[in-house]
Amino acid sequence: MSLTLYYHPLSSFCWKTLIALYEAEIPFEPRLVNLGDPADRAAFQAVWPLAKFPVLRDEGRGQTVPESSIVVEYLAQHFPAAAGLVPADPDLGRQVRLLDRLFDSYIHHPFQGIVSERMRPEGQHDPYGVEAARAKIAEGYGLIAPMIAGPWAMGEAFTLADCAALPALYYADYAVSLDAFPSLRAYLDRLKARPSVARTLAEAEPFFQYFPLKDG
Ligand SMILES: N[C@@H](CCC(=O)N[C@@H](CS)C(=O)NCC(=O)O)C(=O)O
Repeated sequence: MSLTLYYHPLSSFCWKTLIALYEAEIPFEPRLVNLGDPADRAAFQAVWPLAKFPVLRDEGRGQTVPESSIVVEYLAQHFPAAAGLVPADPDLGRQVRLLDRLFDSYIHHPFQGIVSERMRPEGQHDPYGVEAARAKIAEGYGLIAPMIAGPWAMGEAFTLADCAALPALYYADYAVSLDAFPSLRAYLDRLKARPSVARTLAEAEPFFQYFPLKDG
C-alpha cells in the first residue's frame, strides 16, 4: 500500500488525520508506534527525527509528511475525495486554516501541557502552569464558540477545522468542562456521532486506560 500512517490510537493529533482519512475513505496502512519501546522509537526517528506523530509516508510520491494539519492539507491536495477538507476558495481556505490553528493553539496545546504536567515526577509539578493552561483553554472556548457556524465549523461542509476540533474539544473537556459552553458541547456531540469520528474513538477505546486524566 502506498500510504503509511505512523501513529498511536490514543494520540490526539493523530485523531485529526485519522478523521480526515476515514472521512475521505482513503486506504492506508496504520503503523502503530510504541514510543516506550527503544527499538520502535529509533525506527520512527529514522522516518521523522522529532519522533512526534502523526507522520504520513507516501511511498508512491516519495514523500514523508509530518504535522497533523499538513497531513490533511496533503490529502486534500492529492486525493480528490479529500479535496473538500481544505476549500480551494482562498477566503474559505483561510478561515478553515484559522480555525484549525485556533483549536490547536488555544485548546489542544494547553491541554497537552496539562497532560505532560500530570506525568511529571513527584516534586516537579507546576500548579501555576496548569492554572494558566486551564485559563487559556477557557479563553479558547469563548473565542471559538461564536465562530462555529453549525452544523460543522464552516457550515454544511465538513473540513480540516472539524478534524482539528474533535481531538481538541474531546480531550480538553477533561481539563476544563464544556458545560459552560452549551453550543460547543452540542457541536462536540455532533462530531462524536459522525462516522469517521466514531470509528476513530472506537479504535482508541482499548487504549483509554492509559490516558492520564481519565479519572479526573
Ligand atoms: N504539531 C504536531 C504535534 C504532534 C504531537 O504533539 N504529537 C504527540 C502525540 S498527540 C506526540 O507525538 N507525542 C510524543 C512525544 O512528544 O514524545 C502535529 O500537529 O502533528
